[in-house]
Amino acid sequence: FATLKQSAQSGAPLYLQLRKSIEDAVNRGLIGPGDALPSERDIATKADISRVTVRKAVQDLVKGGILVQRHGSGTFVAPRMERVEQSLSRLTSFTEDMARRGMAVRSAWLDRGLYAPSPDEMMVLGLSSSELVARVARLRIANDTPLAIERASLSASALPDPAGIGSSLYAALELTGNRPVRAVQRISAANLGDSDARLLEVPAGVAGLHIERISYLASGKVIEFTRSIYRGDAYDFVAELRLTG
Ligand code: 16G
Repeated sequence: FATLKQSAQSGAPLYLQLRKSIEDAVNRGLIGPGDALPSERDIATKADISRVTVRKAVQDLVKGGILVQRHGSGTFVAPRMERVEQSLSRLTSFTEDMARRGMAVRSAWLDRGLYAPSPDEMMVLGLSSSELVARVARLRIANDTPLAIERASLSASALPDPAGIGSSLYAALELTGNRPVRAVQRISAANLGDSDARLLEVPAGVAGLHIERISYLASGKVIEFTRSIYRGDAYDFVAELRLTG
């Protein structure tokens, strides 16, 4: 960044020059995925430019998906996403899927509790208005990269303590004999809104996958109604097709 002031005569606005020099540093591998960027103040001092200029350049790069900002911990070079190939023929949990790939799984809670059900939840889970729904909403993170926002709804009778599920919903359901054995999954395209994009650390407006999963117990009863947003740049859903007849 120190060379910035010398090239200031070149005419391009300073923030564009700084943006380019950060982009170059990333492209040339001088700073790699996950590396922290120096603080706004350090960059401003080193390059002898104002913090407002630094902020403008950094915000541009965050919008472009080159950098990510994590609340309270700073600005980082965006992790390079290796796409996850996910089979559409097996009913597995996120924890199992990621563990099989040797990835470290973690979740951040967005919501958990018992609520009066919405009309959708009443219909899908077969609840009456006097029953409660258990909601478990999490940001699912693998190897420190947020991959999906999952909002699961279950009947409160099947999950009376949503806060007590630990790290895996399916593992908790298994303990009470409520692990689903079959699911119907609907996948559609969605452009990510501001708040979802912020959670998934991607630029607002990029493509995501909206996934709705309705899971059943062996008895045929619906156990889980989950609506998720998966990162479009991270997932390939793969199904095997066979000629029958
Ligand atoms: C998967 C499921 C989700 C389920 C979760 C349980 C999709 C696309 N996938 O991510 O429905 O609730 O696994 O994961 O919805 P867990 O046992 O790790 O909590």
